Amino acid sequence: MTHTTDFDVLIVGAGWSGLMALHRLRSRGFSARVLEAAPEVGGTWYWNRYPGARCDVESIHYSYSFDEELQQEWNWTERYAAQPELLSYARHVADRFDLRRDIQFNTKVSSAKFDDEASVWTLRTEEGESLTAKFCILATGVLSATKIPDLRGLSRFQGTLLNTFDWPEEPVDFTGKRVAVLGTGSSGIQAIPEIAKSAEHLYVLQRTPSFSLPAKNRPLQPKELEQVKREYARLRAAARDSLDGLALENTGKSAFDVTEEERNAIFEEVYEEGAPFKFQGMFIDQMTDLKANATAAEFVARKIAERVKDPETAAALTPSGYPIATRRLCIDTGYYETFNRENVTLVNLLKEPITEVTEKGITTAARTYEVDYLVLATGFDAVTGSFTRIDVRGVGGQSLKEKWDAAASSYLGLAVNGFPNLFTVTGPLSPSVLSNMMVSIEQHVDWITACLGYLEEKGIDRIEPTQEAEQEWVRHASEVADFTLFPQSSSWYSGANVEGKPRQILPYLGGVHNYRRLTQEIAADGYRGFTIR
Ligand code: FAD
Ligand code: N01
Repeated sequence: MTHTTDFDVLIVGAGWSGLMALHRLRSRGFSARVLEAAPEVGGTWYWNRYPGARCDVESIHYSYSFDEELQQEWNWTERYAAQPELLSYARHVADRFDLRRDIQFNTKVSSAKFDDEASVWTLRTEEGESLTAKFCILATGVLSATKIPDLRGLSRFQGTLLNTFDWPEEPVDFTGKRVAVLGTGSSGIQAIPEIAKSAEHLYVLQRTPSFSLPAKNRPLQPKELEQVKREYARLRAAARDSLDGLALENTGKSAFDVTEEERNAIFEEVYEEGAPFKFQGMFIDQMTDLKANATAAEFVARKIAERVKDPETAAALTPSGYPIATRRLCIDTGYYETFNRENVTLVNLLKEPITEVTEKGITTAARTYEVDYLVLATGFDAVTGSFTRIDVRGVGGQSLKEKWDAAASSYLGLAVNGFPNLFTVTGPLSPSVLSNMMVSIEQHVDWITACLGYLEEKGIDRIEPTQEAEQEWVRHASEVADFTLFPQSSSWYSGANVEGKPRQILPYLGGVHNYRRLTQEIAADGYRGFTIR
């Protein structure tokens, strides 16, 4: 018997994933509502308003392709769009497709429970509301569950505590202020040069150095935009059919098929181009062979030494002990040069670990740094965190968090055994963060929409991956990861940045193109690996 629900589908999150899911589902005649914790659309680009925030996939590719008029009418102004422009784009999309009428803002979902008998999902919110739907889509983001470090005394700090993820809406004026930034991943590396411009003094608290390449950001010229728009159909198709959703050129050779001189010339050209993802894939063995990888790492290390005047600071900024790009390769605008400024000090936490935070600042094993502002750029409980922070309960009251306590498991990163009629957009073990996210998000949303359409046409109420299919996918994803160098480093890609989190490479590394073909085949084969009834 079919039970009445408030909506056909409840979607959690109004970032790129939730916005497109709402549009697609509504277009197919489903009733849907989006529940969003923020007061605005945009997800990542609503929250991360810190100075310097911008994308690292070129704007023209980090944008929706699902609507021809949308991609023709929107004019990106910079090669790598800054956060305000990305947020404007999200707002434009919401208005253009009249999405806001089905989005409930300031609504944080605290639990999602499946009634096995009725086949109904009930979502409860922190605001005390309860809503039901036949299907639930978690579009909660892979980098949206912020991670606050467990530093002794943090709550005692009397200055202003800021977090890159949840930056104030009004710009922060650091003029004449002493500031400390904790964290030198992508967020810290983007914020540090901007904060240094106005702060009286900036202390950069670095534990693990990152590899960073110059962004070479620049305004986009109307002529190039026109050309891109003329060629969009071809460019988008190539991106969808590529390893990482970016269709980048590479040499097609091993790093050792060329001489050292030739190799460095190739690295130089791509470095100067400001193309980090191209850089990491220039040679086909760069991410699978340690020696090949080391050639790229050594090249970047030489660049750091050229960019930073003080050799001791340059050495402290130079990563070692992990293969380049197995932690997210960063892109920067003047990051290393920032350390040539008089008002900037690098604090090497490997030499002087933080002992506590006091009312006045940060104390390390060496000294106390008194500051007015402490900026946390300390990252995320990535890929799984936004899902497990909701109390998701499936068949028999099984908790998703508990299921994933030992290791995250899913079928295709789209669905989880024991949790019927639940979908995760760019969930664990899908290409997600190791691809152009826009390409992966569009692919997931279209796959889920087609799946729901299929179920409706066939009069089917329920879909759930089998345990066998899920186990086989987890095994396959791990086997593919083991073929690469990614398991050789500790990073959020593997859950290593969160205490107690199981270690496993969370994105699927088999390639966007292969993954797309496989998921299409599975659908065409009547949703192979799923139980439908
Ligand atoms: P999000 O944008 O994270 O949106 C999820 C939404 O769900 C949020 O609005 C959140 O408030 C909401 N939500 C979560 N939990 C709940 C809940 N319990 N109840 C209600 N609402 C909830 N990727 C790239 O491919 N290229 C880039 O250049 C790039 N740059 C990035 C820069 C930064 C600073 C960060 C943090 C990430 C970047 N990423 C990039 C990854 C980025 O997260 C994705 O590209 C994309 O924006 C994700 O969209 P989404 O809709 O899936 O998730
Ligand atoms: O987070 P991170 P992020 N004591 O996890 C340090 C995307 N993104 O927000 O490595 C001391 O990378 C931590 O040090 P360590 C992108 O995918 C993209 O910067 O644990 N230090 C590290 O230096 C990116 O990868 C852009 O030793 C502590 C930092 O905090 C992802 O989001 C911009 C600590 C966290 O780095 C996450 O980036 C921004 C502690 N207790 C984000 N705890 C673009 O450029 C943490 N750290 C597009």
